[in-house]
Amino acid sequence: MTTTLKAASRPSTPLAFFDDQHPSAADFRRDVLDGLSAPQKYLSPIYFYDAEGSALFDAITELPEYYPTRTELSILDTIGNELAERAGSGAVIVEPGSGSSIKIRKLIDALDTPAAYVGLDISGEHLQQACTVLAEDYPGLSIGAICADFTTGLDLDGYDLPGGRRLVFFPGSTIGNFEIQDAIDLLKGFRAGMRDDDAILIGVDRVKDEQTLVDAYDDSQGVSAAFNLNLVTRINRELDGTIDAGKLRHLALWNEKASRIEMHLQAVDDIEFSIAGETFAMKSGETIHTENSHKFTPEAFSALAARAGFTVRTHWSDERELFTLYWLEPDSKA
Ligand code: AVI
Repeated sequence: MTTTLKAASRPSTPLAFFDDQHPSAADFRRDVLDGLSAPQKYLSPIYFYDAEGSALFDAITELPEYYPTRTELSILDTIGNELAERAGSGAVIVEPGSGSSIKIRKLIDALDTPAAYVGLDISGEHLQQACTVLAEDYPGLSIGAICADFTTGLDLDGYDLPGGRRLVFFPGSTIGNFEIQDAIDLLKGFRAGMRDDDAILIGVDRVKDEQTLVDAYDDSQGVSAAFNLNLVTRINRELDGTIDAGKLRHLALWNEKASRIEMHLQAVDDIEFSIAGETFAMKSGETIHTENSHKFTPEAFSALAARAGFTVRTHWSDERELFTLYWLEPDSKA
């Protein structure tokens, strides 16, 4: 479905447009009860990001052990000219996820007079705030915001966007948090909203030695542990839960076969608790699987992109080959 923006829907903000597609909200209660009833208990990582969880994630990105953020930023610092050349002048940057990070500023600063920025996010309030700050800081850039669930696709038809090349920016190795088939479907959804000459700039974490990977998700200051355990605090607070967080420990492990770091919450004792009136039990040693973070060799990521209908035109890594940014172009739709 396409949306034509009417003058009446334009808010009195510096935004060119704010379109609320009213994406259906995730059902926290149902998802938690379902996940904890499964033989291998699991919780979706989307629920990490309440106010406390978002602050903890920001703290993670500053940790000495968590190399992805600063490595990706350092790569962005060195490839500005190449990005400008590839994107051309007057590009339209499309960012699934909000525009609050420093990374989007680096991209805007690198490109040759980009014409517009469009942010998409499921959280309307957060999106509007992030895009408004961006619009205030970049008065020459036309900035629009679409409150939508980008995992169901990128539909840009019907928006009055400038005609330059569209560059979808998906940094942070967020793609790694999806199951492989879901990652392919996500990229296919992006593809469906793109024209043949558009492109994706995507940040992807690489396979490396196990210790470096595990340390990035189990740091010496315990911030990653606090991030993982905050999910328990959230369940107790929002769903009338009685989980004793002291009886669960943070676990980060490298699953070599699946090429991913997994985060779990492991019971240190036999425990029982209730959530929203339902009772659950865990045996000592049993875990709740809370996150996957897939890591890719360039070959594996190129193969994944190909399955979604994209070709890797070029890619850039840091000297230590910790992290890679890929420039993907769609295979012809014909
Ligand atoms: C958001 N995402 C890419 C992070 C990652 O590295 O998978 C989330 C994270 N989980 C623990 N630390 C960071």
